[in-house]
Amino acid sequence: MDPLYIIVIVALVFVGLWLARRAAALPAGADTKSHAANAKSATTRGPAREAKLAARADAEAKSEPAEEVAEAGPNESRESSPGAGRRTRDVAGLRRGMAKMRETSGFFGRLKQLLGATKAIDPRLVEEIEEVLITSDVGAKTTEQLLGSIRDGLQKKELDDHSRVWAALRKRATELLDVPGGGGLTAAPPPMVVLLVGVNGAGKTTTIGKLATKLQDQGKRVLLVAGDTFRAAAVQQLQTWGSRIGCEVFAGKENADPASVVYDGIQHAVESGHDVVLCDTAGRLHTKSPLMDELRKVHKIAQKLVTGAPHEVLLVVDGTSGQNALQQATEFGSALPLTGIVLTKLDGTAKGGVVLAIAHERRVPVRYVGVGERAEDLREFDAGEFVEALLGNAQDDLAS
Ligand SMILES: Nc1nc2c(ncn2[C@@H]2O[C@H](COP(=O)(O)OP(=O)(O)OP(=O)(O)O)[C@@H](O)[C@H]2O)c(=O)[nH]1
Ligand SMILES: [Mg+2]
Repeated sequence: MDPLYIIVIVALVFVGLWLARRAAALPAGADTKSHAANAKSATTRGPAREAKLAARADAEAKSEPAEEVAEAGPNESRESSPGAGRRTRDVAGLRRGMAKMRETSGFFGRLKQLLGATKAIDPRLVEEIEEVLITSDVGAKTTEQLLGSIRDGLQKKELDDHSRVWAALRKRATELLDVPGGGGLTAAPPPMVVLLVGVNGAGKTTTIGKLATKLQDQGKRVLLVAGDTFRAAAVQQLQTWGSRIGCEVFAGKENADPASVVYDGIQHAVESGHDVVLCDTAGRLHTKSPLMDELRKVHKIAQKLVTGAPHEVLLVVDGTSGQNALQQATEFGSALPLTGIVLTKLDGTAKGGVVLAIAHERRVPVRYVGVGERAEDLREFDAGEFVEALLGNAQDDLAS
């Protein structure tokens, strides 16, 4: 064969091989390039995105309380709510507040002795429980309600051990206390107007100070209105709370008409953008009709400036006043549309059964309980938590 012919063939083979390799290599190279580009964009986008996400999470975390407040409204913490947030259960804290009831001579202490494992479970035991309940301010009607299911259970031979008797008592107590609308304030568009009423010394002004503390902690702008113009010292007491907790107080002139002070106070709140207006009112004996007339007038005028106001009318009742508290709930309830009860001074009583009596016999929801004089000693009421603090739960060794 002609050598030139062979050289041409070899050259053609090489050229063909080169072209084939190039054709195979090009896509591979292009791919690598695009991976590199992607890798670059991934590395630049990755941290940027992470940083962005982190910033967003941070912003969300920061804005969370505000969102909770907006959703929950002023009361929410229904501390489930108005924690204006979220309410955290604190049975141990409530128990500490109600420590007197847990002493040997207190409501719980006496029940615990009776329901000790050594006592026989028979009708005699029910009679003894009845005595504890009656003498702990539960009242005859409510005591009957509490014991009904225990008597039934005994008859049907279902309550054969002490823990079952406790459980039956707890269950019925929770049912009686669980009046719809209990717990913290119900959300309302600002300004939300709240009237606090009650006999003298019940704890209205102190409750206002505590409630304002709670609401301010939830980010609310609160105005305290000194609607108790009956005593000069009442205005001062509210102002002391105001300066202690950093809350604005609206006070009228000395001896001003309480209704006009409340009107002017609400107007001030509307103009200056407060979220919640807490109106203090005068005490005095609930049987005195001038007080009721005055409160009706205050209530009427509180309706004038803001739609739906007053959004809450809370009756403040001294928890140590026993069956008197029931009487107060009746008197005030017939003069004003009460939206709830605040039961104060539960730290000062070994009885405490009046909570059950009011909830059951008056069907007014308990909104808060006071367990001390400090700003933080106001607790949003929750039937389950209250019963657990008072009567324990299934895990407690109640018989020991
Ligand atoms: N231990 C205890 N004391 C309380 C509680 N709530 C209020 N007090 C005290 O009860 C007393 C009367 O409370 P006030 O808030 O002045 O009662 P008020 O209803 O405004 O009384 P008037 O203005 O006279 O009608 C004060 O010494 C308070 O510190 C509570 O939950 N526990
Ligand atoms: Mg007062």
